[in-house]
Amino acid sequence: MSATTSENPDLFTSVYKHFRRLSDTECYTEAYSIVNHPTVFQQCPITISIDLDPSLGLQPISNWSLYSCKFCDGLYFLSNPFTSTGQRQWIDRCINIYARQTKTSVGDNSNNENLSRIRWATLGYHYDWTNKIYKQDDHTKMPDELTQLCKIIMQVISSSTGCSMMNAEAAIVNYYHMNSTLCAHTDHSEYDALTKPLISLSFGNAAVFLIGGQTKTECKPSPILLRSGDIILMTGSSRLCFHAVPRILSDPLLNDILYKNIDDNDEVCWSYIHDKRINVNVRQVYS
Ligand SMILES: O=C(O)CCC(=O)C(=O)O
Repeated sequence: MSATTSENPDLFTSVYKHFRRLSDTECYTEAYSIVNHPTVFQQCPITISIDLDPSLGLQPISNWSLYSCKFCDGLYFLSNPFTSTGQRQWIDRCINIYARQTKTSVGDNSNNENLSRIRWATLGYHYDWTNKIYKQDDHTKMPDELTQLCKIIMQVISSSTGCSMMNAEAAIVNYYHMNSTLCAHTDHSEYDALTKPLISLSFGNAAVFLIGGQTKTECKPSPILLRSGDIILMTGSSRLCFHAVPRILSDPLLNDILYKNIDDNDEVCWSYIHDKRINVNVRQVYS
């Protein structure tokens, strides 16, 4: 990492702090979205067709839109892959299965009180946060449906862009409260598999996602607006770039998109997600 000096300032942190200070409305205006900032995205045609298992909650692939991001080489944005019902199913899995059966930030994750405090859960190869490594012997089976979802996403992206495929071997599920943040970092612990793409799924409220360069000083990071159901793919050189989440934004569309006309079974999910965001971050660890 290049040192920060007055001649070589930390551009990442100044943009991070800028977004910390903005109102939600200003964040919605400034962060890049296909609607407000169409020129920073370039659409990539999707040509592949795949039979989809209904339990994955996906729209037909002909409804998906894939964009490369002109401000960051190798970064792709996939819009509209999930149905509303599918998003509810993934939120339900994150809350009722992934948060309860795996390693999490709260010790006993079986009760609802701890569930409201949970910040992360790990799946597959469990990430060791202290030593910032994965261990071969600290592993539980990746959930089948998540493995299958990632395989389909990779088939679509790889056929459109030529990027390499990845095997879903580890996931971090991030549970954000409205005031949560994720500081600038790079994901470099997958030492054997740094050339493999990383898949990042967003559910619930919106977020500003900042993506910069491989140092904090070389360029200003760009802000992307992530909403429920959006997918980000970090491939190639973008895989090593600094990124962060300075803001979670209350999404006025969330109730309409996800929870209008729901049955009572979905009440539990709504009471959790209405003031949260969930991110599922999937990586290959070993090559
Ligand atoms: O929440 C997000 O969108 C990003 C999460 C992330 O960068 C990570 O888990 O490393």
